[in-house]
This record gives sequence, C-alpha cells and structure tokens, in this order.
Amino acid sequence: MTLRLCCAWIFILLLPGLSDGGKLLVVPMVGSHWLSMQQVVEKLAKRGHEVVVIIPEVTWQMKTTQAYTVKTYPVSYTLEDLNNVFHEYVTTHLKDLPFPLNTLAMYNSSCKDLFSSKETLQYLNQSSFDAILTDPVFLCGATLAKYFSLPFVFFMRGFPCNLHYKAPQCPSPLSYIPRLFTFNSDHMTFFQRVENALVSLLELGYCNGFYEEAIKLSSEVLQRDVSLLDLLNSASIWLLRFDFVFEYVRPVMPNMVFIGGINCAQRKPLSKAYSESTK
Ligand SMILES: *[C@@H]1O[C@H](CO)[C@@H](O)[C@H](O)[C@H]1NC(C)=O
Ligand SMILES: CC(=O)N[C@H]1CO[C@H](CO)[C@@H](O)[C@@H]1O
Repeated sequence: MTLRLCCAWIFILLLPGLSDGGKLLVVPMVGSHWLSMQQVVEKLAKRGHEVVVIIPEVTWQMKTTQAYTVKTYPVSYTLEDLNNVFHEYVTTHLKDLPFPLNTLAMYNSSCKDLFSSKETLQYLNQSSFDAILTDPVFLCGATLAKYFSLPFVFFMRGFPCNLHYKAPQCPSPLSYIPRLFTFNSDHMTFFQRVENALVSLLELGYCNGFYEEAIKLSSEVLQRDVSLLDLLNSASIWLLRFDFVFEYVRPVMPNMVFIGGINCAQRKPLSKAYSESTK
C-alpha cells in the first residue's frame, strides 16, 4: 500500500505539466526598491517562469533585461512632475519633516492611471497569471491582485506602524513587544508598558490617515469598502528584506520569510580610500 502511494507520488511529480514554469506578474515600486527585487525577478525568469513586470510609462530608467517582459501603461504625469516630486521628497527628508504628501499623491495617481487603462487591464486579464509579486508599500499591487483574484506575494522592507506584523496576525503582546519609536526593549518597566500601550493605540490611526487616499481608490476599484488590513492580510507569503537580528526578537508567522541577505546581492569591493583608512 505505502509502496503504491509512493509510486503514485513519483508519477505525479514526473508529470511534465507540473514542473513547467508559472506565469508571474510583478508590480514593483520604482526607485531603489526595484534594485533588490530585480535580482529575484531575473532569477525567476532564468528558472523558466514567464515573468511580466508592469510599470508606469513615465518613470526613471529601470535597468531591465531580456529575461522578462516589461509592460508599460500610460500615465497622466510627466517626467518633470516626477523629478519635482523627488526633489521635494529629498528636501523634506533632509529637514526631518514628515513624509511629503506629494509623493503619496504621485503614487496614488499612478495607480489610478493603471486602473483607468482599459487596454492594460484587458491585457492583464487575458494573460491569466498564476500569481503577483509586489512591493506593497503603496498598495497598488495588492489592489490589482484582489481585482483579478490572484494569490500574491509581498517583497518588502516594512510598513509603517508595524502593519507587516499586524496584517499576518503575529502574536504581539504589549508587555513584551516594544512599539516602533518607543526605544523600549522586551524588558519593560510598568510605565514603559503603559507608554507601549498608548503608542500601539495611535499606530493604526496614523496608518489609516497615511493611506486614506489609497484605501479610497482600492474601495472604488473593488467596488466595496476595503480596509487596510483587508488588503494586506491575505498575502500568501511575506518576503521581508531585513533580518530579525536587527529588530526585536518577536514571534512571526510561518509565511514570513526573512531575506535580508538579498540587499548584499550586488556587492562591490570597498573603495581603496576606505580600505586604507581602516588599516
Ligand atoms: C476577465 O475576462 C473575463 C472573460 O473575458 C471576464 O468574464 C472577467 O469579468 C474579466 N475580469 C476582470 C476582473 O475584468
Ligand atoms: C494624499 C494624496 O496624495 N491624495 C491624492 C491621491 O490622488 C488623487 C487623485 O488621483 C488626489 O485627488 C488626491 O489628492
């Protein structure tokens, strides 16, 4: 009996169809986030998966290769708008001001343009992808996955407000898991625990405010009221581009995979000046 079962398994594994590559749609975030994602995308294409990367027509040059297909969609802004947004982003960052709203506006208009392009949506629908790989920080990829009812994999550094722990429902007892920016450790005094509890109350409110427009757009596209957690909590796998040793020790779910090492995939030798100064 067990032998027969075993043979059946071997037979299933040898069926030609099952070892064929899948069809993957990649919804990246342009800019620095693309650099490490590209490594993965290239590898997947080399392993025989059919990969399509979808990006706005107006974007900074993204190094691409012939290994995968790049599909662009029309957008309502110009390269000059994009550059202005970037300059403002850098200046506000340097002055330590909060995240500039025009950056958000740019991302949300690029997502809106994607859903306004009938031709693009038709192409995506007809391509019948097996899954979506996306950097979810601006939620467009997650919305697209829900729109086409496709399973999706997140590839990311992290969300503000600990959403990458909250959405997959990691246990997060307030007395032991320090909240972001509190600088507490996992050993907290009574007052630190109170502080931790108060910060955790503010977290979701803060993120809902930050993502207000993006959530509005997702609700419009999906024609129902969606919340931030609705959009995020059904991700099949979370590939997290950091390492838990840089964070606090905390329990994570089995579909969360730390891949911080990928940031070192494109390494270069130290510059001569640096190696000499450390001698
Ligand atoms: C995709 O195309 C099919 C068949 O043409 C159609 O029934 C379906 O509604 C489309 N899905 C979306 C999300 O547009
Ligand atoms: C906060 C923010 O950026 N909101 C903008 C998102 O995009 C829409 C149009 O696509 C704008 O009307 C919002 O002001």
